[in-house]
Amino acid sequence: MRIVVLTGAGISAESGLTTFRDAGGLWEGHDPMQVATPEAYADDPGLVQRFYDARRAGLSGVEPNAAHHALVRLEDALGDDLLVVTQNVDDLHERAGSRRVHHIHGRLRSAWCTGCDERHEWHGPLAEAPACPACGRPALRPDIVWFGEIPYGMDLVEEALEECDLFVSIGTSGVVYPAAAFVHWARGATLELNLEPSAGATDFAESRQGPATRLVPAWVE
Ligand code: BJW
Repeated sequence: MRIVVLTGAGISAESGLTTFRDAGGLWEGHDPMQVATPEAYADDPGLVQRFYDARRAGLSGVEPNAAHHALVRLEDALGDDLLVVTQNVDDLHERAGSRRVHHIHGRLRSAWCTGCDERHEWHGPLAEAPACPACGRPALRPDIVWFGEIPYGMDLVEEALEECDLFVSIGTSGVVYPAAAFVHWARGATLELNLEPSAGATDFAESRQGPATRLVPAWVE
C-alpha cells in the first residue's frame, strides 16, 4: 500500500510550536502572514530575518511528539511506500526519525544564498547578514517558500499523489495552495486528521477530528 501523508502546523502544535491561523497573535506588531512574503523581505530584510531567526532559535526548545513518532513506525512498516510531504519548516519529522520527508515550504535550518544559489545547513541567526560560506557575498536569506513563490518539488509530489493508494492530510487548515489541492490530485482513498474540520474537509472521503497526538497513533496502529 503506497501512502502519501501531508502534514501542517497542527502536527507540531502539541510540541509547542504555534500554528499560523490559530495563533491570531502579532509578532513585533506584525501579522506573521504579512512577514512571510517576498515584498516584506524587500521592504525590511532585517525584520523578516529576525522573525525567522526567532523561530529557528525556538526549534532547540521543542521535541517531536507522539504523532511524529507514529509516522516513523509507519515508515518502518512500509519503507519507501510512505512519503511524508510537509508544509512545516521545522525539523521535527527528521528528529523523530522519518527518512522520506519532503519540505514543500522550505526549512528553517537551511539558508539560501541568492548570490550563488547554494544552500547551507544553518542553525544560527541570519539577521547580521553573515557572508555565504560558498561565494562570500552577504546574500543569505531564509530557505523558506513565501507567498507568490513556487513550492519545492511539486513534480515529485504530483507523481507520488497520482500513484498512491491513500492520501492522509494531518493538521492543516487547507487554505494555502497548492497543498490545499493535493486531495484532488490524489488517485487513491483520502483521509483527514485534524483538530477541527479543515476548509476542504468535505473533499476527503473521511475526516476525523481530534488532537494529532491521539488521532495519528490510533490511525497508524
Ligand atoms: C491541530 C492541532 C492539533 C491545531 N492536532 N490539528 C489558488 C487559489 C487561491 C490562491 C492561490 C492559489 N494558488 C496559489 C495561491 C496563492 C497562495 C495561497 O495559497 N494563498 C491563500 C492564502 C489563498 N499560495 C502561494 O503563493 C504558494 N505558491 C504557489 O502557489 O505558487 C504557484 C505554483 C504552485 C505549484 C506549482 C507551480 C506554481 C506558496 C505558499 C507558501 C506558503 N508559505 C507559508 C509561510 C512560509 C513558512 C513559514 O513561515 O513557516 O507556509 S504560509 C503558512 O501557511 C506556512 C504554512 O506551511 C502554510 C499552511 O498552514 P498550515 O500548516 O495549514 O497551518 P494553519 O495554522 O493554517 O492550520 C493549522 C491547522 O491545524 C488548523 O486547522 C488547526 O485546527 C489544526 N490544529 N492544533 C491536530 N493539536
